[in-house]
Amino acid sequence: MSTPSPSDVGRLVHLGIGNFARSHTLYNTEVAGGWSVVAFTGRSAAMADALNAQGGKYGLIVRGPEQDEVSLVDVIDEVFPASDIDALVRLLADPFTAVVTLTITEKGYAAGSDPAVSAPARIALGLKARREAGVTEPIALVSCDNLTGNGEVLRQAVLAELDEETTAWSADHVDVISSMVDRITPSADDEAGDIVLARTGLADTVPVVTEPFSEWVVEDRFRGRRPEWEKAGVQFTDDIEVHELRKLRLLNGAHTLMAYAGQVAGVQRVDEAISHREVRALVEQLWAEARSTLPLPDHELDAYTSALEERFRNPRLADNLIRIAADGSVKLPVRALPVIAERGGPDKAPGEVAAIAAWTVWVTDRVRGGNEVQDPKAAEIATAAAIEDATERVTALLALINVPAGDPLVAAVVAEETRLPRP
Ligand code: CS2
Repeated sequence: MSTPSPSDVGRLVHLGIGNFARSHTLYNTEVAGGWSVVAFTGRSAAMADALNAQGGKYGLIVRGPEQDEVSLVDVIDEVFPASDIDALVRLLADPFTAVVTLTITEKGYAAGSDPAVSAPARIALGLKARREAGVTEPIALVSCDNLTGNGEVLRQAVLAELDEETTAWSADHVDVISSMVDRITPSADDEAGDIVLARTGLADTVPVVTEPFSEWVVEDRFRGRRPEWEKAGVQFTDDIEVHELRKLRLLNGAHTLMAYAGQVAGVQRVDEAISHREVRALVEQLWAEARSTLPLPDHELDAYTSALEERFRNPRLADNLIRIAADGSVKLPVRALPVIAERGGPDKAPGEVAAIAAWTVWVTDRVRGGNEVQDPKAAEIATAAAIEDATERVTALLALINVPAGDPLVAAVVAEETRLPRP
């Protein structure tokens, strides 16, 4: 079989069409050119109606520190609600479909076996149909979520749902690919629709606001067709892990720390958190710890963290900490715990301990104040946060991120809770 060239056209199916997918994955696919895109919703089924009503088009506002650049993205043919499993199965069984990209968030990979709630289970149904249809060209599944080894995580989640015959077939017909994705994409503000209308003429009910920076590093292992993403500046690599760890531990790690410590200190946005003297000192501390676990030269890490700081300081982006605070129980185990383990324990990673303590304080305050915590374990968090005794409460909360009772991290978090900056 001759290797198809990446410039061949094909169809890309995207799962989880939120703001991030539209500022990053699909925007890059439009710049690559030539490909047709069909998308499925993630959390909000309403996104399907909204986008279909405007012919799949949407406005992209790239918000720099000084000005906006506005463009119209017109790459999506059709959007289906996640619940339309038949449509997904039909599309995956079609030989024109060669790539599936996913932005289903961290929790999407552990959603169980029910195709109604689990994207990997739905993909498994589609792969079975593809085998039964006799399609020979490999299909690539590309994870675009913030997890280390996201391709491997996806592979395991899909394999767990596959029958024996399709598992055997998948070795020759399915590539599961890791990628590091990066573009800070806050929730759009109320004025975004007016800006898109004024600048492009599109009456857009679901505009996207994002930052100028964008990075996508993709494992170079496609046996079938794929979009010519290099035209959009996408990098292909044989060594994805270092890119993933750098981004997760420095960007997302600092984000998580700021999300909780910032709100506990009384601020609401990322630019405010990075300018808050004590929160910023915690970020510096966390960066020093995370950097020591990364196999990269100092000058590269210096350049990366100073660029990050500038991105966080973007005064016009208005990235609300509450956005990043969602799903702490699935983010902390990827962003903070591995650094603590690699450093050799909580006393060697006080910045990461502060991130966890800020989470336990924040969820406790939210629950006790009668506010919702957005998290797949919200019910368990609410029960734990109500416990009176601090050590018992922290023990119960940390159990939700798989830290066993009696682990030294529990005492470290209890002590750190009282030291966090307050208003
Ligand atoms: C954020 C990310 O929601 C979060 O937890 O850390 O959405 C972050 O903005 C992106 O990963 C940036 O690429």
